[in-house]
Amino acid sequence: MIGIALTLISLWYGQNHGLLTIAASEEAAEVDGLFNIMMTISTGIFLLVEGILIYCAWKYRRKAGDDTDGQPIEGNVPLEILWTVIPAIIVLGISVYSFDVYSSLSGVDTHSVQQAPIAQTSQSSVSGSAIAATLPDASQVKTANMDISIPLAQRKPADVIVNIMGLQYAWIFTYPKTGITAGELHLPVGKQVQVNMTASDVIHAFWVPEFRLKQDAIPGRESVFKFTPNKVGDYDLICAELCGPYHGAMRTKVVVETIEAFEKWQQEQLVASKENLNQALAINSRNGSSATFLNSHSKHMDIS
Ligand SMILES: [Cu+2]
Repeated sequence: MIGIALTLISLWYGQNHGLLTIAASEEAAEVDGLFNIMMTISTGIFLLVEGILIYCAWKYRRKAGDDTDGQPIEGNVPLEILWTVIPAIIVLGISVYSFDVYSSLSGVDTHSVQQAPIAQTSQSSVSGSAIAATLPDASQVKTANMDISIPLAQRKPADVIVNIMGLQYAWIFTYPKTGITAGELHLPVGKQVQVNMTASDVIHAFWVPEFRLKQDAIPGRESVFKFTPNKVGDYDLICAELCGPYHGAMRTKVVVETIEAFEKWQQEQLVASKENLNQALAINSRNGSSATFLNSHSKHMDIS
């Protein structure tokens, strides 16, 4: 009876703990499934252990007038085997399950992982000189061969590709298809996103709790991952790796929007960058008179 009650309570609580924020990506269900299973098992173990503790404390409490000691017990081999084997099976099971979830999320084919060297595209000059300064002979330093796993998912391209750069203390998003660069991550709902991420100075970490995604951004290395946001809304992107004194301020907004709104945002970004370019050209142009440059501004300022 107690066993059945424990099982039922654990199963119920494992599904109804209410500890997770809303899930806003297709992959979130897998992570939540893993979390719920672990919660179910933990609840069962917690109730069992605490229940036995409380029961024994009450059952074997000191009784009035009884000054004798309890029986001395030295070890119990079957019991010790039991409480070693059961946790071992649980840990093994969770390991296999979580590895399965991890490999399906990262898009990396864990059964045939390929290694390929990539060019170091983002090694900052600061860290380079810092390394050289701390080493006795810089000529002996060999460039490390950076290896990344080629994601299986790279064979079929994602709908949206975003290059993300983490730096102290901001995130920069570049959309290679359109050339847009932004400080906010805009994504169309229901479309698969591929992120190619790196960092320019120290290690940062991309974390959007609602997507159930947390991935390190590492200087000199590209982290590739895919996900599909499936709920329109604004979410916080938080740096999850202590990266300096202003680490706490290193957060920005992720806007998941309808495809129409995303297209509109893209157009606005393109127009804005074109205007910036035009202004820069006007300022730099030696042939253009100051009147030509002022023309565009006078319209805005309502002067003629
Ligand atoms: Cu950071």
